Amino acid sequence: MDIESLIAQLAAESVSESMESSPKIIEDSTPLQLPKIKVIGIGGAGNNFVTALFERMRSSKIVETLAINTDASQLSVSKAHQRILIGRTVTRGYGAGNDPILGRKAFEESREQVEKLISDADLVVVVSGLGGGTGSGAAPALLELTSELGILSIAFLTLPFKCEGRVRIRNALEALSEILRMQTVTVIVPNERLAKVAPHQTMHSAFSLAGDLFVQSMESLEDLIIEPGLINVDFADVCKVLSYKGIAVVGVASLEKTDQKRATEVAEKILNNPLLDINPALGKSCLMEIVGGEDLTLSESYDIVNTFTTTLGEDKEIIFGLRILPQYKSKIRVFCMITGIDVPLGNFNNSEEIFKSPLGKDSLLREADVDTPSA
Ligand SMILES: Nc1nc2c(ncn2[C@@H]2O[C@H](COP(=O)(O)OP(=O)(O)OP(=O)(O)O)[C@@H](O)[C@H]2O)c(=O)[nH]1
Ligand SMILES: [Mg+2]
Repeated sequence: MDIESLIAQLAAESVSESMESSPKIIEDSTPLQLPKIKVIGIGGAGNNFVTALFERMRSSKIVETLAINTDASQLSVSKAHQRILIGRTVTRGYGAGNDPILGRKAFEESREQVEKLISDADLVVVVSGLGGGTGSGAAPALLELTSELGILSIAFLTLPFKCEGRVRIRNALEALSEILRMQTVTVIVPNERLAKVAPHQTMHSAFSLAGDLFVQSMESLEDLIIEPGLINVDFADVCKVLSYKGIAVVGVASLEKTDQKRATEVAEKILNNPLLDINPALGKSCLMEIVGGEDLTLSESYDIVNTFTTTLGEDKEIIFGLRILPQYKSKIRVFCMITGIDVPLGNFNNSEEIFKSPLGKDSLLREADVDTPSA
C-alpha cells in the first residue's frame, strides 16, 4: 500500500464509529499531508532538466515542476507544470545575454510571482546550468528567497565546458560561490566531465547522462518518501541529511545479476560515478535506500551499507532504508545522497580558486582528479 492510501486509511480509522473499540493509531483526525517538492529549472539548461523530469513525473503525487526563464522562445518549448517568464520589462523575453546581473534583475522583477508559487513548498530543488546570464543571476537570487522563506532547498548545478572560455567559467564560479556562501546543499556536475566520459556520443545523449542522474535521483527521492519499506526512510530522514550543508553527491545505480560481489559493485558504481569529481569520502552524512527482490540477502544489504560507512567513516551519520519488491528478482537498485562536504571558502580570495584547492587533505577533488580540475 502506498503512503497516500495508508494516510487515508489511518484518517478513516480515527473517525470511523465501527472502529471505536479498536486501538487507534491517530488520535487527531486532521488529514496528514504529503510533503510538497517544487523543482525549479532556471535558464536554458534548467528548463531542459525540468522538461526531462516532467516527461517522467508529470503525475507525481509530491513533485511539481516549474520552468523559469528570461527567454520566451526557449520557455515556449519547455515542459513543466508551470512556466514563468521572468523580467519581462528588463529582458523583453529575449534572454539575459550571458549577463548574470541582468539575470538577477529579471528575477527581482518577478520575485513576488515566484514567491507565491513556492511559498507552500516543503522542499525546493533548483536546477540550472551556470555560466550564462539567467541561471547564474537568477538561481542564487531564488535560493536567497527560499532561505528567507525558511524553505529547505537543494541546488543541482552544471559548470560550463572548459572550451566555453573564461567569461562563462567566471560567471559560473561566481554564482557557485554565492550559492555555497549561503550554505546551500549543492550537487555539482561539471560539463567537462561529460566531455571526458562521452566524447563520441551525440550532444543530446551526452547531456542526457547528466539529465538521467537528475531525473533518477528525483524519482528515487519520491519513492523513498512515499513508498513504505521494510526498513523505512521518510521525509524526516531527507530533512536530516539536508541539514548538513555544503557540497553534496547524489547517485543512483542498479545491477541485474546474482553473483556474490553484486552488492559492493552497485555501491562502488555510485561512489565512483565518473560524472562527479567531488570526493564522497568527505561527506558527513549519507542517506541511502536499497531496493531489491525477495532474493536480496542480509549480507548483501550489509555489504552495501558497509561500503558507504567505510568510505565516509564510522562516526558519520548514516541512514539507510530497504525496500523489497517482487519484480526486483536478481536486481538491486541503490539511491544515495551524501551531504556535508565543506568548502573552505574562507581560504580563497577568488572564486576560481575553489576548485583548484591544493593537493592534500583540503582538496575537494578525488585523488584521481586533482591534476585535471574541471574549471
Ligand atoms: N548538462 C547540460 N548543460 C547545459 C545544457 N544547456 C546548457 N548547458 C550549460 O549551461 C550553461 C548555461 O547555458 P544556459 O542555461 O543556456 O544559459 P542561461 O542561464 O539561459 O543564460 P542566458 O541564455 O545567458 O540568459 C552553458 O554554458 C552550458 O555549459 C543542458 O541541456 N545540459
Ligand atoms: Mg538562455
